[in-house]
Amino acid sequence: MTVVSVLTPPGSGAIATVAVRGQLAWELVTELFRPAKGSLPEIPELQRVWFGNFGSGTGDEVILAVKASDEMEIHCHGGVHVVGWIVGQFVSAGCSVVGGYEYNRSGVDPRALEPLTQATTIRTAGILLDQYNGAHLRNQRGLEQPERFTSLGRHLVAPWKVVIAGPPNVGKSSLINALAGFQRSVVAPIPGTTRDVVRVQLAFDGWPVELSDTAGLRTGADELESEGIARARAEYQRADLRVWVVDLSAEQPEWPNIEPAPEIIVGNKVDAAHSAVPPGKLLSISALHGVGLTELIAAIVGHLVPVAPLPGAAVPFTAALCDALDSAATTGTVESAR
Ligand SMILES: Nc1nc2c(ncn2[C@@H]2O[C@H](COP(=O)(O)OP(=O)(O)OP(=O)(O)O)[C@@H](O)[C@H]2O)c(=O)[nH]1
Ligand SMILES: [Mg+2]
Repeated sequence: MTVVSVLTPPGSGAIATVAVRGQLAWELVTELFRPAKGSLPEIPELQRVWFGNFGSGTGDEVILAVKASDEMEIHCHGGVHVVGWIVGQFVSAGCSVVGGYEYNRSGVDPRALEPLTQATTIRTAGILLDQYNGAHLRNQRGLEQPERFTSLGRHLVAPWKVVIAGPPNVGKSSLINALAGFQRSVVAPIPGTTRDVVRVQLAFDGWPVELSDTAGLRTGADELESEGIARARAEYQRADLRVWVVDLSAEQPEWPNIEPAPEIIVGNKVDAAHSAVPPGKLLSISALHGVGLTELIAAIVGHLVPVAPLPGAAVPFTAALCDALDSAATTGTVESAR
């Protein structure tokens, strides 16, 4: 849905602001706005501002500002008729009108409604409800630094992808089952049991996570197992967080030799450890006996959400808002992206 809102108070003023938001926002703007010089790019350039004319014929002289890839503002003369005419042009092009000033004044941000309906945990729904009630909107001057939460903002609805990887038979599937609390994956003492990627959706500490169990990585496997290993490698590459499992009951635990390096290494089968647990940054667990799982979950959460927002904090809650803040952080223009 693409919507148009008047952000300035009703009545005549020197200047008015009309916002258009949604998937077709840029397409409609490029149809209705002509820059004074040159032409508009195919893809909106974040934080750019153009001077030009709105509507066909001579139209009204306006300024176009790109706030996010799906959010633009038209700054126009503030007469009631001009504003009504600009809103009417967007409506004729298929937009619905949603209250802008009224919404802003009452503190409600309607953009958060759709993600709120898709939240899978109470914790993420709470954050989205705060944004619906205006937390992000009220923070126009960015005092709360919402750019700290762009990774979180991208995972309020879509889960973080966490992959469990390692050599065959180290207990990856046993670990997935122990974390899930049910037998999601087949466990067997034969190396090479898991072939396909097996995924399970969970919540750790209220954060949505999709765990993937993968085929044990080794060389010299037969054709079928090699296909599973190729899938495991692909899953490993696209994960948000990588957990590598080593077998402490083995004479020579196999340490990761893979790029990117895993963020977390766990030593499984601590109950049957061959010798003293090797020193270093290793979390000792037993998937079979449920030892060390709380610590592992805490480590995973610590990587995914190093700092959780306080209740009522401004959190960017759409991909477009997160993209704008991230790209502003790289170009050093965060102030204007908020
Ligand atoms: N003693 C002990 N055995 C374990 C533990 N975790 C798993 N095992 C055993 O190790 C064997 C292999 O377990 P899996 O979970 O199938 O291992 P995997 O890494 O998924 O193996 P592949 O799918 O073949 O790569 C099974 O016999 C498990 O019962 C543990 O914490 N302690
Ligand atoms: Mg397995």
